[in-house]
Amino acid sequence: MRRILAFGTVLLMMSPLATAAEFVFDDPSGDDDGPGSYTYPTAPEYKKGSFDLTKLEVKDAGDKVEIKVYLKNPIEDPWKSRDWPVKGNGFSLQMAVLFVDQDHKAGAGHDQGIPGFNVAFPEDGRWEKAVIISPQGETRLRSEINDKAKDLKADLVVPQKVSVSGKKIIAVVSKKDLGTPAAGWGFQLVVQSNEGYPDKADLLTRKVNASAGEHRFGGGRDDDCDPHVIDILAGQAKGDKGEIEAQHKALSAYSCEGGPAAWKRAVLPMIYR
Ligand SMILES: [Ca+2]
Ligand SMILES: [Ca+2]
Ligand SMILES: [Ca+2]
Repeated sequence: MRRILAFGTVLLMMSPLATAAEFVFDDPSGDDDGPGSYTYPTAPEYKKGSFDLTKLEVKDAGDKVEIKVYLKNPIEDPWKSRDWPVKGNGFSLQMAVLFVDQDHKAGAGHDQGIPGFNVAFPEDGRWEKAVIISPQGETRLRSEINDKAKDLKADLVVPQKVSVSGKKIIAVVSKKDLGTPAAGWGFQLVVQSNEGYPDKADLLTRKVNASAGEHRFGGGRDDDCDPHVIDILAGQAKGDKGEIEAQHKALSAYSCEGGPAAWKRAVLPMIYR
């Protein structure tokens, strides 16, 4: 018995899995309502829970990093993404963006979200890299980035592969593009809906209006002052119910005084591990 245990211990020590970093974040369910007021588009494909984040895993996998985004519902492909002009990734509705703060230094990194999110980041939690996980095929995603986010292009990471399994979306990115996840990095995972026919300045993000429409979220505003994000990580990202309130508070703290140049964006928290 002792010999078997010893042998097992050696195997464990030799296995790269034993040392590879893995970062796990939980999110409570029932908070797929942005600041607390957002409602889903009315078309039947947007089933309740489709944008409800429950967990995020970021795992070191050799020369790659594996990102798993767990949602409340099994992920469906009602609009047959495999048949799109640029073949899609096997799902239709969701979009997720992982923002990463690699240095936790005041003033270092980007302080705004991607175009269409209408969010900002804390002064000491600005992001160095953002991974865009979309059902759109790679050439479509890259052309959106070129058209709408040229200034961010060097720091927007397009996954090598995106796939779906049950309730999770799995993105594989190269460490050459993202770096090697390390203790002290900050993370924020934003869930939105992929809009195949986005507004001219929006990077595949679906709009939130005052009233929901067939393909528009409701419960926000008709201008672009409100944050266009549905679920985010908040608090300690342990899945506590109190994180619902923390999310609602963060996403409600924006100001629409004056013209667009004077608007103050909702600030998304960064979660450090
Ligand atoms: Ca959630
Ligand atoms: Ca930073
Ligand atoms: Ca949340």
